[in-house]
Amino acid sequence: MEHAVQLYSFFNSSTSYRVRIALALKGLAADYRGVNIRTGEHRAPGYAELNPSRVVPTLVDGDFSLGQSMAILDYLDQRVPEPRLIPQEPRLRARVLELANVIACDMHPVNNLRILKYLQGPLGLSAAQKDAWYAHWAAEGFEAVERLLALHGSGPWCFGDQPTAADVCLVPQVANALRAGCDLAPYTRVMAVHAHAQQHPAFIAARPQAQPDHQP
Ligand SMILES: N[C@@H](CCC(=O)N[C@@H](CS)C(=O)NCC(=O)O)C(=O)O
Repeated sequence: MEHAVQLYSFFNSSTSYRVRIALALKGLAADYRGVNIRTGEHRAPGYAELNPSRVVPTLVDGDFSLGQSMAILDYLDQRVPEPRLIPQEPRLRARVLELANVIACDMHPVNNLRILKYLQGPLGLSAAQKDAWYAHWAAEGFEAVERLLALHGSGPWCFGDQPTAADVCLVPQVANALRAGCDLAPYTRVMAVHAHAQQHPAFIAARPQAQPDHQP
């Protein structure tokens, strides 16, 4: 890309974290625009023109703005093909998307902030009930990811010796679950990939604590 893109992101947002890893892997500079989803900045007038779903992340590339982290990963692969996040070889591509979709489609949506707020607000669940919900769906998801890695994975990344969209999704989801106090020790393959990623410069640069809007 010939110019810097803008990334609308929240430091603790796992979907933003996916895109931050992708940008760093591809060596792309991004102007960081913090959007505080805890205080509702994503619902402020104007933001919906950039991101109709009123969520983070949003990537802005010149006059083109794009929401949905998985669409952003695909766009970045099309614009800057190497290193590829979504491989071209059909079966590897399918495996990477299979694992990434467990996280992006099955895990993340049910434990997203607005869902948890709705459980505790309109539905009147207690904090303990909300935490039980979170732990239940995190366990269901990580069990699936662990089984996928056992059947088809090959380290040190999810699928071989290069990070892909599978790792880009897995690492932020682990960070979310650890922050929520989930016990991830049973998922040894998941945690081995996570530990490996902690040594990689792109994954280090993308961590929540390295972002300009980070709050303790
Ligand atoms: N499927 C969307 C989900 C985006 C999303 O929900 N982002 C969360 C942060 S991880 C958010 O902005 N949540 C705001 C809210 O729940 O109100 C994507 O992958 O980009």
